[in-house]
Amino acid sequence: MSNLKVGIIMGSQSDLNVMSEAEEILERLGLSSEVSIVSAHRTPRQMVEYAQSARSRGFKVIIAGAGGAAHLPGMVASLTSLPVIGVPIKSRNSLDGWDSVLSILQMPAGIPVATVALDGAKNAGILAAEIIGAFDKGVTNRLDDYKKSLEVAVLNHDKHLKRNGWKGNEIEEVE
Ligand code: RP5
Repeated sequence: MSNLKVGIIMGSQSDLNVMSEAEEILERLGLSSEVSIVSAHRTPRQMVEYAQSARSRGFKVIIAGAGGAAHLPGMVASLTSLPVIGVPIKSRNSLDGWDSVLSILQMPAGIPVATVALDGAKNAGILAAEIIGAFDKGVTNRLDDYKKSLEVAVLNHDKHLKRNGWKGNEIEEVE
């Protein structure tokens, strides 16, 4: 596997069950990542240090997830010119997740955060791979294979449905 490419950070250990999906899909796409807990509110000094050293540590993209008053992605984006992908998380202190979505999405001009869906860590991993893939043919090929596998799965589900009908059939999740 290639050297460290993606930094995955989250505000709390309680975000891990969502954010682990980013690490899993990156691994499947042949990209290495490092997972860390860094909080904008509880460890602000470590957050600054992390963001300012990320480029020299070899990261190409940062994925940052947080719930509630989710300042981590935006603050990290303000401290580095690496692309930052934000994952809003429906945490125990969330108002249905909207607080986190809006905190991460509505960034002021000049400091973008590429915001994925609520709990959308898997898409954050895929988007990070696509950014890296723009300069790496091997990663692009693996992304193409992955998307092909999604197509094949849906076509198989459709074939299965036509053959067996929908009643009493388990619906398999696509990927
Ligand atoms: C945010 O507050 C974290 O990202 C987490 O989603 C949320 C709740 O944190 P805990 O109280 O579970 O540590 O900063």
